[in-house]
Amino acid sequence: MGKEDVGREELGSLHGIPLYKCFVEGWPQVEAFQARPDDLLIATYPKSGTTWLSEILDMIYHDGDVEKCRRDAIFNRVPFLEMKAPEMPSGVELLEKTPSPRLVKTHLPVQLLPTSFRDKDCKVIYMARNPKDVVVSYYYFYQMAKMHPDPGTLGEFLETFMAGKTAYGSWYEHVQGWWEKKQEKQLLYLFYEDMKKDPRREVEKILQFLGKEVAEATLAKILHHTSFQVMRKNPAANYETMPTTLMDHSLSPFLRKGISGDWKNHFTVAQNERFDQHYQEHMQDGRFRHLPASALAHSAWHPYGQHLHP
Ligand code: A3P
Ligand code: EST
Repeated sequence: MGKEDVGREELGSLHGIPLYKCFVEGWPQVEAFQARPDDLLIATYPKSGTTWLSEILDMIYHDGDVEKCRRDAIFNRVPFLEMKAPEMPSGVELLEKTPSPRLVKTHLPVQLLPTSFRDKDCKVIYMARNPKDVVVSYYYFYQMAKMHPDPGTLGEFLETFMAGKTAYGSWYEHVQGWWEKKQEKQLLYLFYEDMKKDPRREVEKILQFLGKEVAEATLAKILHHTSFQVMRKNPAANYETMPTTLMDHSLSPFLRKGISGDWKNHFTVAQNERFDQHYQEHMQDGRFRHLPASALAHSAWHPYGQHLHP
């Protein structure tokens, strides 16, 4: 084990979901978390645009005031519910100190969401992303966030991902589980690719969902401040203030490329075929039958939509 590997450890398990051991230890506090009715939950599978969506929402909540949105790092402005690490305040501790209305980040699969969010009928915004780009982004994240198990080669990591053995488990079950939640409650389901393609339209969707209106100049400021180029240079948004013992941005920056389709620069033809095959099998699986093709067809990563939106 090289020096750079210090701190890497295998994942633990939470109700069958692979998760950081620290997070598993902190679970009792998360399970007992008291949501407030005006909490807004930002839910994603990791590497799906969580930080982007968080910055957009913090800007909306502060009416486009850039200075207010520089008040602290994104991981403190939008606390990460299930986060727990040595010598850092836990997500629950941060949230208890945060005045309402709070923005709450989680990567939990829907079945593990603390019941309080349901009891208080909190609004939720979910963002999904092409799993091929998720897995590439996650591969770099495993390298730079050094508490992760060694990801191995990309080929090996693809197998880990397809088997649902990356942190937070199966992407396929995650996107589907949250999709089904739309039937029950106020949930806005967004796609990273749509946000890339037409951020104005997507931010307008968010505003409508929140029942908020902003002036045109404010909307323009929000869009500018949350663009990839501006966010990657913003120390309050790009995670560079995380201790380097935890995240090594010289291996890969947290805001790495910020595009759709980077998988094309990484997958071999054979890996792509294998991934498509696995994807099709899982989306045709009985568990996924509730996910209407139309729901995903507009998105560039649905197997049936891919050719419609190159
Ligand atoms: P890449 O690694 O593909 O660049 P999360 O915040 O859920 O961890 O997701 C991180 C991914 O979102 C990274 O993807 C990151 O670059 C991308 N991202 C963050 N901010 C973005 C922005 N403003 N525009 C586009 N992509 C963004
Ligand atoms: C995991 C997902 C995510 O979206 C953000 C972060 C930031 C904090 C990270 C954590 C994570 C992964 C596990 C850690 C943690 C800091 C310490 C811990 O070991 C790297």
